[in-house]
Amino acid sequence: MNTMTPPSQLSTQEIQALDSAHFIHPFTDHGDLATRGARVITRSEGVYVWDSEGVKLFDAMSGLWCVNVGYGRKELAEAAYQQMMTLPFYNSFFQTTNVPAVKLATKLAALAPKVGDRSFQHVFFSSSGSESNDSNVRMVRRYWDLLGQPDRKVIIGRLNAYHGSTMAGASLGGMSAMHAQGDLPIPNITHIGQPYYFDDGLAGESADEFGLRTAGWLEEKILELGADKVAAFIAEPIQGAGGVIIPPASYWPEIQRIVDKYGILLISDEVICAFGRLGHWFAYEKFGYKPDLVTFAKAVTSGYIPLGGVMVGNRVAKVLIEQGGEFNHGYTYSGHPVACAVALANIEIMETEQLPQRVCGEMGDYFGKRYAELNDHPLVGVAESCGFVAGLVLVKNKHTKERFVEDDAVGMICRGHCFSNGLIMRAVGDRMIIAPPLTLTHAEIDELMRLIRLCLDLTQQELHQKGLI
Ligand code: PXG
Repeated sequence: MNTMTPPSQLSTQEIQALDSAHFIHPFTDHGDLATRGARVITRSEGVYVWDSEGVKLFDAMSGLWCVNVGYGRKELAEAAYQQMMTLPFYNSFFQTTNVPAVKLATKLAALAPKVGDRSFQHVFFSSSGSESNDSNVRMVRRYWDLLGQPDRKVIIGRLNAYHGSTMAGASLGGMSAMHAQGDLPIPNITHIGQPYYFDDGLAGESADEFGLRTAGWLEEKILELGADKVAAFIAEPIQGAGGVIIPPASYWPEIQRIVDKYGILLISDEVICAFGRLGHWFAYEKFGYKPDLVTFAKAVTSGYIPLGGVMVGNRVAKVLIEQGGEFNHGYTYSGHPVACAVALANIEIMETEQLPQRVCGEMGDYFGKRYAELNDHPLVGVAESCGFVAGLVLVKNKHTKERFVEDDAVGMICRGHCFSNGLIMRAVGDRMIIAPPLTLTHAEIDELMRLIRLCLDLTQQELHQKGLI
């Protein structure tokens, strides 16, 4: 059946054949993809996308943690159109600027809350999260050079963190499969463990004790390296691509104590967590820590057009600007007028519809309450959410916490049932994760939970048939 003829007039099979012949996808085994053919996504509206066969899917991943205002927003298309007709592009290298970039930087500075002695008056723009983290490495090292401490080069990240896929981004991240390809990490980047309580909490250890212990790994690492060698610590407020790992409440305050004690810079990578996802414009506000640099991308435009950047806190900005002279770094598209115009329109929607407030208010409570009900499912080890991001771990035995082995591919089995039943939910190993648009209504939350439960039931049946449970 081909009810939805793609606009290109090509059949699904023809698109798949051309896709296979010419398009190298990110993070994809192309031999495997060629045997099945890629799913062709052709259109979208609200929280739904449709494929070229007319199948409707509830997109509980917001594209890829991006589409916070939902699909089909004419205001964003209009903003792009108007800006393209006025000034589609001009660079900001040679003492020139453009109005949308100035307005957006001003707006972001106003939205970023001041915490303690940290405020954010400056923004550096890029086109992605990866580029922004490359910029962070450059800025952090430049900062310490300017302060006469050039030996402070090491940036500490965390295992299983994701900070992008460029050389620096992949190095800052702690994905072993990425490090295994391409001689990574690059020099002077090292990692500590992640605060994954379900996995690593000791018998009898409370979540808060675990949070303190795992934050303590940062101090151990600093002492091992020598504090005068450490430039910065980088972390996601909640690890996203790593499987939605939500740290215990004690974790971030202890991290803050440690970075303060040794004077090292703190980089909060909020590519996933900013712009309302956790109920705040920026996630450091939620956890109450004081970053020096904040990485953003994705939902700054709700993914309608690429844009990323770094909120540069006063501590770093003062040194770079007042003592730095020329900083030999920047991108053609830093402050792209069309991307910035779309971001402004996107933020206006979020403000008008009070999306961050919704997430930290009644709607977030409802989502959290309904999601927590999944904890009664026999396959679920623990289901946890924070704002509009949520994860659950699939287990063989709920009571003993016995896990599936990698070869069981339990996440892939569950993801398969999700796709077959009109739900996009991501699998990360044995964890299933979602990050839906922030516009969800009560009815859509109910529908989402019904679909998740259905897919868990079907997964359970299949695992049973295969003798895996
Ligand atoms: N930092 C974080 C925290 C991210 O989640 C990046 C940086 C890199 O952003 P760009 O725009 O360069 O992709 C990300 C991106 C997944 C998945 O599988 C997550 C991301 C990207 C691709 C896949 O969940 N996050």
